[in-house]
Amino acid sequence: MGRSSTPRAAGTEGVAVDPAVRVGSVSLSNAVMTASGTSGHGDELGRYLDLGALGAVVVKSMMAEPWPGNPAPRLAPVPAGMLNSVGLQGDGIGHWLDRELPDLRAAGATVVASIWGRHVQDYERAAGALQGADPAVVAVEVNLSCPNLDGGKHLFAHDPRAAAEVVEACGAAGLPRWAKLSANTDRVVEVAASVAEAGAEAVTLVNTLLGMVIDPDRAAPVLGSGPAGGGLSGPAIHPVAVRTVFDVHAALPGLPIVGVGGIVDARGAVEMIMAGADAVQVGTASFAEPRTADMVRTGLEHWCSTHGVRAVAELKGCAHG
Ligand code: RRO
Repeated sequence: MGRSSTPRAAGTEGVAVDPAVRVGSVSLSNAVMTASGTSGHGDELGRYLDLGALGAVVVKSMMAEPWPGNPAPRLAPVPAGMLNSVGLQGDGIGHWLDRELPDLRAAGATVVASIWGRHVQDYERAAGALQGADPAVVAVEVNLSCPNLDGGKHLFAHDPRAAAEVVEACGAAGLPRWAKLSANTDRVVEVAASVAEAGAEAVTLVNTLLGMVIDPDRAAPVLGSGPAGGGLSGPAIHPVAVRTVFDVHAALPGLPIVGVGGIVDARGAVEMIMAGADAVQVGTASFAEPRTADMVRTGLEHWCSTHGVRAVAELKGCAHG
């Protein structure tokens, strides 16, 4: 089957499948990663699955310095998903390099380091701290879209110029840069083009959507962040994420995309890749079933095998006709 052609109906005879994909200059053994923020900073998921079998482990966003995060409660279940206001808690990149990255390396993981900041200079320091990191770190995901910073009012990912400035500063890492964007703006295509121009090799689409849960009995927001609300994730946002990937791929077909948002099974991953993603990340579903990312990995290969697709990469953009 040629690139972007239509898979055949499922059959019982499977074909051999090449699971390997590329995201810009980064080669991954397969298309399925963890999503930032859903598997900690280290090898926390390693007791449930073989981290080395995943395409990559994307760690929770880190700043150069420690950051305390938001008051509890930080998580609230909602129908078809979850709201969080973790607030970027972390011990800083120095601690990560010394104490957590070695465990990931020992587990055989391919690692993507996610970084954040309040100002361009914060990102530059974080990126600089990653320079010369262990070769297990293959890329830096520049988180421009956390909804839990300033109540989501000043997301870099909502402003093409500010987003580009940050991505440029993150060149200090000397690693391929992936820019994590938000679907909370109608300018996502413009922002994607702008970060690509500034040096991002890929965009990760999408972060959580701005949301709020109110407890009617207390007449108050449920999460400890109060009026700042939180970020909605899980199956509730999957169609939004697929649409965003589809739109960005249609407008910028040469730009590599990592698709994330509400993937719970292989079909969700196939959808995302057919929309235009080169690879996917699995996040919220891991809270209920920590092996989900690995189940999606094996399920994706099985889906391709039974649909006559000889390489996962051939599925990219199939839905564009
Ligand atoms: O830590 C968080 O509160 C958080 C982050 Br960094 C993010 O990118 N997305 C999200 O929903 N929560």
